[in-house]
Amino acid sequence: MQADHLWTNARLATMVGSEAYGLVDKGAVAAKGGKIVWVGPAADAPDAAETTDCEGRLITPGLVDCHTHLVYAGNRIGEWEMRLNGASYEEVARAGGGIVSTVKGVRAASEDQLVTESLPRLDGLIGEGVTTVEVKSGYGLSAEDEAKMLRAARRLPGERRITVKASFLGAHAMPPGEDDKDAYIDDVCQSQLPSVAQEGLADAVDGFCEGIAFSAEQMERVFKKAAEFDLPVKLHAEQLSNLGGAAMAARHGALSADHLEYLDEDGVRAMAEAGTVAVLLPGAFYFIKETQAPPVELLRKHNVPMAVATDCNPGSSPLNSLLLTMNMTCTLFELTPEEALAGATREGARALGLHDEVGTLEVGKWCDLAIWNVGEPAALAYAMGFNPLHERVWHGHV
Ligand code: DI6
Ligand code: FE
Repeated sequence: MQADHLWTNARLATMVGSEAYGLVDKGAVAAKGGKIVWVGPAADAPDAAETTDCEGRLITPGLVDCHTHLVYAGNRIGEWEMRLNGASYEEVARAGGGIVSTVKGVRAASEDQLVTESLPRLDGLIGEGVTTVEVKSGYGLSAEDEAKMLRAARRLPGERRITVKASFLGAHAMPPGEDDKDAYIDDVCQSQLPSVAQEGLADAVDGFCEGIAFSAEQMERVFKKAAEFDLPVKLHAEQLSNLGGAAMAARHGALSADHLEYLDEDGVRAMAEAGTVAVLLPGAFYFIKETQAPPVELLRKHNVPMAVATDCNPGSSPLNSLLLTMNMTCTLFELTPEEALAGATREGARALGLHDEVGTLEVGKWCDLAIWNVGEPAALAYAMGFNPLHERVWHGHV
């Protein structure tokens, strides 16, 4: 077999097998047609049309950021500054702050503008070796504006070499000026979800299950509608309180339940039984100064896979670095550096239903690689604000 490209003389963190990080020293990866066709000791590598000498650098799977809200317009810098200057929540709201201001910004923006404003955030992630990203809607809150956000997300792979998964998050918040939550959930189920599903704009359906958003019963109605369109579900659950959202999501076979600071052991068990991934989002925990960390020890005890993501959004997590996120999951949630890297690769892929396609260095998966100017895999979660990326490969393209 002649491969298209061989990356050789590298240290591989394959993220599979019994070795820590699935390490292969003096290793090589070969690609053909964009897929990995060979992984192993460099001495046994196949011939290739092109060869790159990695000079001992570390190769990991391309990073996967499995929970972002990176498509939006405007920003919330002003309200953040107001709050730090002592303004109360009411004063911020009266000045037009909060999630409503992002909804207004998104409704006023064109699809082109949404793409243009989102690309610098996407480029920030790409610059750190991210090759797969999930993007949610949820700032449109009407059939038309949710579809506009998702169309913008769908256009991103035309602008950059990256895999994008889009999630419909109509059940994120109440639209400005409305207060009947059940009536709004009717609109999500009868108008928004069917129209985005019929246009093929969503790969999954998400929601925000919280006292300040929607109840588990309301979210369950949305999930039943998602099942009619064969769309997988996921949920923002147990972020600020325990409403049993994660267990409800698990009963609907959710890909993931995300945040989870207030998750209890029953919820953990339900997730374990359903194979639902726990997505940890330390950016929001940090930025809104939460004090209760997610139950990592219970998640480990029940073998619930843990993913790690930025939650990149203008309100609760203006975080544009998956490497810093990995560091934060170690310092704030006490993940090991190996769990943090697995969370940003293998388990992030699992949270998107892409575990057969990306997230590890294995034959048959897409050749998505991050090549780093470090030798120790733990170095990736160790440093803060330091980016050791040497090169990024998406589907075999450097
Ligand atoms: N959880 C959050 O923390 C954010 N959304 C969500 O579902 C808040 C998003 C925002 O304030 O813009
Ligand atoms: Fe979120």
